[in-house]
Amino acid sequence: MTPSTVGCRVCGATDLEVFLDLGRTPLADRLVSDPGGGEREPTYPLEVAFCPQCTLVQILETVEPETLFQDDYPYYSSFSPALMEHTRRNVDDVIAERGLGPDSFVVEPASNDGYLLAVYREHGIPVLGIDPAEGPATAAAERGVPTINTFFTRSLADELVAEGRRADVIHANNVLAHVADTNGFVSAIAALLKPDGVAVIEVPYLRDLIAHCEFDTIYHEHLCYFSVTALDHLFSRHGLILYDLRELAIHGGSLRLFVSRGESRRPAVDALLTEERRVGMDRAEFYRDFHRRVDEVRTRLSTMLRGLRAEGRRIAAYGAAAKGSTLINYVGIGPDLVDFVVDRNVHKQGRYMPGQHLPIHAPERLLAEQPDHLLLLAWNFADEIMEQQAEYRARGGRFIVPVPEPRIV
Ligand code: DWN
Ligand code: ZN
Repeated sequence: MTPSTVGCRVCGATDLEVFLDLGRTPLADRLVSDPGGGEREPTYPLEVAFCPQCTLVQILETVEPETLFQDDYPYYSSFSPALMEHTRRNVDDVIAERGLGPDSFVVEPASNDGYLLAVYREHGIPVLGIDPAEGPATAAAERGVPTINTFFTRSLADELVAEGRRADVIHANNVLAHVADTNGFVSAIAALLKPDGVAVIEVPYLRDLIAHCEFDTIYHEHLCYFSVTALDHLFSRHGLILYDLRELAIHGGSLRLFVSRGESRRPAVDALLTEERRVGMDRAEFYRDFHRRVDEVRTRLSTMLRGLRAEGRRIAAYGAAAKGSTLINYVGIGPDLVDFVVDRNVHKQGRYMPGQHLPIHAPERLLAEQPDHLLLLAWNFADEIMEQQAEYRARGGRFIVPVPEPRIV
């Protein structure tokens, strides 16, 4: 492990220990439009560190949020039916548990294309979305979800409070890890919640990332990788209580956190805190062999793909996911190994993967070309995608799942 020279994003400690270096990579969601056209494609260092003071795992580089999210952000939540189903169940539960109705107010920072708040609207519950990405924010407004096209900050929260618009519920799914000012974001949640309000927050769980070698979920949009220990510390700094949580399968293993000012702690939180101490997630040693495991996946996947190619097999990939960018760039999967990528998201089709410039097409291309193998870059939706691609499989097509260890299914 190497000591870092920057301070912890949450506690400011300067003795961070770097345990993984993925080298310089391009931005994972910065798709290329014209690879031959001299488009500038900057790369940034991607080093992951552990904070021995507050236990937060984090990357060292902070790319300006405007560069990452504001302009031309291609991720639209609504393209994944399984995510929509997951969201609908979550919203239905929250409405029932909190007894929400037409006098309630639900706010969602990083509301993307309005996929979650639209479910509240169906129930006649007033909502407000906040998202800096123009394309998804416009799509949200078009489906009737009022959305402010900006970043969620403490000053925005203060403005809403001054207008008398405090929230009964704040949803924050897959955004806490993305914000450069982690403390500012949590303090904004604390300010905006009504005294008896609740924040329902989903984050990918660090334990699953490490256990299943999900190193490809590390990229510049994800600044933090959370354990319950680190989260508990973060919320308590801002007068909030992490009072309950649920483990979820989504995105390779996530946590749904329930945070408020006054609720009393449920056993699930202490159970995971104890478990994390038991396995050592609060200590640097826990992370020390991760780099070796990542490099083992890299070597095995590269050997597998090269072997298949040497046998004359044609390989394509499924899912122009951000995580796919880390995978292909770290492993070195270029057009010599993979012919093309398919993705249902129309905003990604016709463009090229960052760094390696694999072309992205609509999924219909699969049956037209019937490649022998399909590298599953969106492995977090494996079941759903394999079900959709039953015909490709029936015709003999095989999937390659890259993590936790490369295998052909
Ligand atoms: O935090 C983040 C997560 C939640 O979403 C991000 N910063 C950005 C994004 O990460 P990702 O791009 O790795 O997410 P997904 O949702 O795993 O990407 C899956 C890709 O696969 C999307 O481009 C949609 C596509 N897809 C598809 O074409 N057909 C997905 C499914 C389920 C499908 O059936
Ligand atoms: Zn720290």
